Amino acid sequence: MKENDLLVEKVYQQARADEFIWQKAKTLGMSRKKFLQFMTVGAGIAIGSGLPRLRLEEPALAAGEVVKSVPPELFYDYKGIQQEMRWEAMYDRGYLVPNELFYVRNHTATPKIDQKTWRLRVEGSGVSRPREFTYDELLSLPSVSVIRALECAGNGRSFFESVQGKKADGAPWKLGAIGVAEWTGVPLWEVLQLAGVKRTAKDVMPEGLDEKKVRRPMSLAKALEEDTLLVYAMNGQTLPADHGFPIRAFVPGWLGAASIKWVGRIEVSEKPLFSTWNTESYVLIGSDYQPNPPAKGTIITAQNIKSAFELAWDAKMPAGEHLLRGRSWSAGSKIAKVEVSLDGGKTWQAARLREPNLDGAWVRWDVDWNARPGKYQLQAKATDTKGNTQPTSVPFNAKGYLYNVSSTAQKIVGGRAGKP
Ligand SMILES: Nc1nc2c(c(=O)[nH]1)N[C@H]1C(S)=C(S)[C@@H](COP(=O)(O)O)O[C@H]1N2
Ligand SMILES: [Mo]
Repeated sequence: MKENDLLVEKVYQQARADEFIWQKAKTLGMSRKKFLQFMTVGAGIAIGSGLPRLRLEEPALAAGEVVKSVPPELFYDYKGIQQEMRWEAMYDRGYLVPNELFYVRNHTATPKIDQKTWRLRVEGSGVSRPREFTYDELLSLPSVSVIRALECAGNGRSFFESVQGKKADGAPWKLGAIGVAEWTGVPLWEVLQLAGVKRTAKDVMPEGLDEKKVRRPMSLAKALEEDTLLVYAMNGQTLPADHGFPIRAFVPGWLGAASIKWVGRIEVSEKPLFSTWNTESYVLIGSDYQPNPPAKGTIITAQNIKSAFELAWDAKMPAGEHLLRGRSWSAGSKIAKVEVSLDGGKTWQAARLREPNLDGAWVRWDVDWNARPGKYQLQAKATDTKGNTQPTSVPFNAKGYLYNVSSTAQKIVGGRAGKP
């Protein structure tokens, strides 16, 4: 089967699905312009609704630590509450990560929340009309859908030890603490506007209803971005319990920890806000980083550029012809090129990029490989349209964040003819 042959049903279906995604990605809400006028001239605007609505079903309530089924062929399990997507399970799939395969990162168990009694409270010195929203009220507001990546700041952490010889605290993620989904929700700015956000407001902090009330602030500017959302649907389905039902924040381009799940309260403040999730964790602590009091290190906001092969770690495959596939991503820009090395970094070749290549999501790529028996170290190195590229080393930080060395994607492939 030829990769580009549109007469082949499977290829055609994939191309059509990708085209659909591409169109959808361009339909971001336009009314934000009006809101920005409001922020400068102080005039209120009426909110209209009536966009097509999704039919939402009640998800199953939580029993254990995570609700969804996390079979070992799809996930690596860390202590039951952190579930890493296996990259080999993405081979042959489309652009989006299905909800069933999306990584989970909880600080404690997934909470059970009844959306009938659930409320979102918006309050603090930065709003003039503090108020509550019910689930139905929130869903009746104008909504948008965006296709974006969500990635844990600790994605790649295990390589600080296995590649650079220094062990960092936290779950030993390989590269599967990332996913791309279509997120549907109400722009956060709509909700802030209804609560009478003041022009003097500084920070906005969503807070979770989980046991530790996980919360982390963002600047008002980030909160007002048109694709910063209060999400209620993921890939067209009701937001699953493990991913934040009934409502999660989605803060594109920023570390996953900013996208607070199970949001019950949003504090808007005229003073800078802090929580342990931006003073002690999710900060870069190490001799190469500056403390930033009250934070113990450099506070992480944006994610960086990385690549992964759609292969198992230490994959074994028969010698012969292979189509090696992978994906690369960079927070807030498109990928311009991806180079692959099959010999541990001695020589590099350009990978073919496959549309769609969406800003803030990822691009799929592939290379042909006629593998002779032996052991190989595969590496991938992406460069984005702003010229960012993957480095050859990353200065160590105690909690192991933002590791994105090009050899991150290394695999040892032992190909013996005839033996799998
Ligand atoms: N309330 C709450 N929100 C949270 C977390 C949490 O433990 N509690 N984990 C955060 C972290 S560290 C990440 S990486 C993402 C993971 O989102 P996911 O589980 O939907 O993939 O959620 C973030 N939001
Ligand atoms: Mo995370």
